Amino acid sequence: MRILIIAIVALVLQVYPKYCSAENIEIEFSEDDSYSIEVARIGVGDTIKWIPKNQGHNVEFLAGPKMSSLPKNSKIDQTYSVIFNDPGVYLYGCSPHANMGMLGLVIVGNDLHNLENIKKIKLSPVANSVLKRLIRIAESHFKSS
Ligand SMILES: [Cu+2]
Repeated sequence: MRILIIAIVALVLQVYPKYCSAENIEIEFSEDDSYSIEVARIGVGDTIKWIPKNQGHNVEFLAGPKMSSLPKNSKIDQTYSVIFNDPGVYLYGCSPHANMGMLGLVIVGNDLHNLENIKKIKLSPVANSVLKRLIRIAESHFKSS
C-alpha cells in the first residue's frame, strides 16, 4: 500500500508541472512612450504584468477575442496584471499615447483567429502604421513557429 502511495505521489509530481506551466511575462512602460515588448506571445492561462518604469502610461484594451469582456483599463502609473484565458489576439494601448502609436499586441495560444477584426480597428494614422508593423511581426512569428 505504501509503495502504491509513493508511486502515485511520484506520478502526480511528474505530471503536475505540465498542468501548471502558466508563465509570467513582464512588460515595462519605457522612456520613448512604448511598451518594452510590443508583440507578446503567451500560452492560455499565462499572466502579463505591466510595470510602470516610466511615468504617465497605462494599459487600455482596444480589442480581443471576446469584445464584450475585455480586461478593464489600468490606472496611469500603476502595476497591472492580466491573466489571459481566452486564445486569440489582444490589442491594447496607452490611453494618453495610443494615438501616438503606444500600442501592444498579445497573442494567446498561437491563435490569430480574430486578427482580421484587429486590423479593422479605427486608429489615428500614426497608430495605424504602428499597428500594421506589429501585425506584420505577429504574422511572421506565426509562420516561423
Ligand atoms: Cu503612454
